[in-house]
Amino acid sequence: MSQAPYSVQGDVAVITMSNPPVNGLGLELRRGIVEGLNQALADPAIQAIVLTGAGKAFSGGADIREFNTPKTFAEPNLGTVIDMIERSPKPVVAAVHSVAMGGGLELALGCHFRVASPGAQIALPEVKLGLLPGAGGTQRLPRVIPFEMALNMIVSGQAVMSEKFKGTRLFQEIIDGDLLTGAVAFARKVVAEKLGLPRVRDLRVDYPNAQAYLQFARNTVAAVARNFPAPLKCVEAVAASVSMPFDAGMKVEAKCFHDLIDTPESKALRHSFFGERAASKIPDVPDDTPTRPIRSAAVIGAGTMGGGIAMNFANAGIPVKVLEVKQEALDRGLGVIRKNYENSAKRGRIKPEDVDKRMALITPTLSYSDIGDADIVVEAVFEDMPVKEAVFKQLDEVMKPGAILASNTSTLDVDKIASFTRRPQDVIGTHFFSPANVMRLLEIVRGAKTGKDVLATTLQLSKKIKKLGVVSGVCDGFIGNRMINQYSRQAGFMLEEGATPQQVDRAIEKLGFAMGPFRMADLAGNDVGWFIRKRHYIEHPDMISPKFGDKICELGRFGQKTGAGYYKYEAGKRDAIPDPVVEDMLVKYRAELGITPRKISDDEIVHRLMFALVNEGAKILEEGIALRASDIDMIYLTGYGFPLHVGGPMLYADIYGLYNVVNRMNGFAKLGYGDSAFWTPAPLLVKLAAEGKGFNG
Ligand code: T1G
Repeated sequence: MSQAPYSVQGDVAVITMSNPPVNGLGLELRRGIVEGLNQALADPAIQAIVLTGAGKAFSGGADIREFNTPKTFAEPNLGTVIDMIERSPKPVVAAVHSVAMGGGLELALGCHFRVASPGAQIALPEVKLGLLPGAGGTQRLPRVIPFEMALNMIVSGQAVMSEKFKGTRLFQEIIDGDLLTGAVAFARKVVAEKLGLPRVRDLRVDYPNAQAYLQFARNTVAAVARNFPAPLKCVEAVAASVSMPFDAGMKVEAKCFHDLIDTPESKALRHSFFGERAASKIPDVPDDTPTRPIRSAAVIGAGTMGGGIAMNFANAGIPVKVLEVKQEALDRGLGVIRKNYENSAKRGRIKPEDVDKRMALITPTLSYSDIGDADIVVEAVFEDMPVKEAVFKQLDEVMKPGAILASNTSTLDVDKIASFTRRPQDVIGTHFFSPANVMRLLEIVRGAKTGKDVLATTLQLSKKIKKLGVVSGVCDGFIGNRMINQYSRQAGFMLEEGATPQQVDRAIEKLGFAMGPFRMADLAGNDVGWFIRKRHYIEHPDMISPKFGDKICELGRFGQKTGAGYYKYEAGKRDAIPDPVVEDMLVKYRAELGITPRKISDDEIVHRLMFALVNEGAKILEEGIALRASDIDMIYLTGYGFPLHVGGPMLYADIYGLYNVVNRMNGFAKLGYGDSAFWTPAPLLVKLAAEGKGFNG
């Protein structure tokens, strides 16, 4: 069955791209279009051709899943299809609705005419995948719309609504009625009025003094696109549309495209694109699993986390009650929320009137009896099991049947929390990341008894509050914090072996991390980690752990909030200043431990930190705590400041090569300090390395 069914309306042939979900221009669809073209050209009764798309898109572009496979350039490749359309002796009209993106828009640009429904998203978003339009978009788009607009669209990848192009040579008509009917009528008009076979490639870019603007564009893009090579390549390819004949410009575009498709940055961005979409796919919870309506919410705790969580509901228009035990805590919490909204309004992120609108959706209360009718309640109290127990017993008493009882716990056993209630099927973990009203990640912890409808509802809710919901099983620290615990242990060991906090931080920040482990600890509060470590020491008395962090805490050096931690801080400032006090402490501490400090290379620092994440991530995968490697990567990209251009720890290991990862880990084990046993590679890692595979297939 062709992916481009052919039909005829009188003397007009209609080719309908049909490759759900978005008519990705994979090899089969490209073949179907060529077959349809050949059929129309061979039929003397056909005077014109309309190319349109079935379903929710004209076309979302090339089929990204084909990239880095032989199908990408297999004939008929997209350039070939576009050339065939452009050389057609019968006029071809593109009828665009909903979405024409990337190769989809390039296909339309190869047609002689284009008509569109209003409200269609028009874009060349390849730059968001670390690429650039590779089928003529950088040469044709500047020929049909104003040059600066074309350049901005290609460098930003942003979509523009079709009606904005009314009156340009991009769309000859915007059709309000039935698109296909309008397109067929337009095709007949082309023939009747002998409008010929205009080709975009024959137009010239109309932009005097382009070089000055291009130089400005180069400088601006270079300043912003630091770790990403694609935006500057976009500028270079578009520059060729002004300075060169069309075919020469196409050669420049093709070279730029080939330069980019194998870059780690593009692989990372494509990995993130699919990873984000894969995260909501739960094998035993199909898309049509019934969900519970969430029309109101409640949050227990008006502290930093509780207040941020409440803002998420208000931002989504969901009324939310915030419960505290003391009035002053409640007043303080609501005051912080209002301040956050006022700051957002000052920065233009929300309208001034939204401050009061959103505050009106947040109702403070001191009484559990006020929250019983909420559809979901999120507990955000102190990270201590006895406290959680008291709260969940209370919630079990007051919440209406069918309410979802969620805990914002960041490490504790959700199954144990569920056992404090008579409704474990309604209990789930919703681990928000601080600041909860900013960080995109929502780690959704599925308990052994969590109902499928509760999980489906929580995933749906995560989208509604603009979070990326990633599902974790129950274990200490779930996915993100269990891995970061190993990352932090390695950082701690390296201090004891001879590194300084600033050296460790600088090394991993050079890779692109927003913050290294010690700046992060000082920001989050060293007492937070200390509290968890003390629990670990009790629960795992044999575990070998670095203890310098405890020494820091014993001095009350909790980080920014106390003016000193691993670094020192000037009053009211957040700049981490290396502290000679800490360096002296380290010298003494190493001597106490009988350690002769050694120089540790940045390369060792980066790879001990990264492979600590990878080894624990591999264990999390084989235990089934995480459903897939890309879920782990998405957690690190959206919750831990992991650099997007690297794509996540598991992708980093794949690109590094799992055989090489195992080899490096064996070397780390031989260093002979700290927890050498930790460097025993996880069985899954050993298996994949032996098979020459990666975590992500
Ligand atoms: N290729 C393959 N699969 C795609 C796809 C694509 N281009 N676009 C979407 N999908 C899948 C997606 O993974 C998901 O799959 C399903 O379709 C629905 O997507 C040569 C080189 C089009 C605006 O960058 O921006 O052309 O999870 O959930 O919210 O110059 O998808 O269901 O299995 O996002 O309605 C350039 C990327 C490609 C557009 C629709 N094009 N797509 O949004 O649905 S490179 C893009 C989007 C290229 C040429 C170059 C959006 C959308 P699953 P969805 P949506």
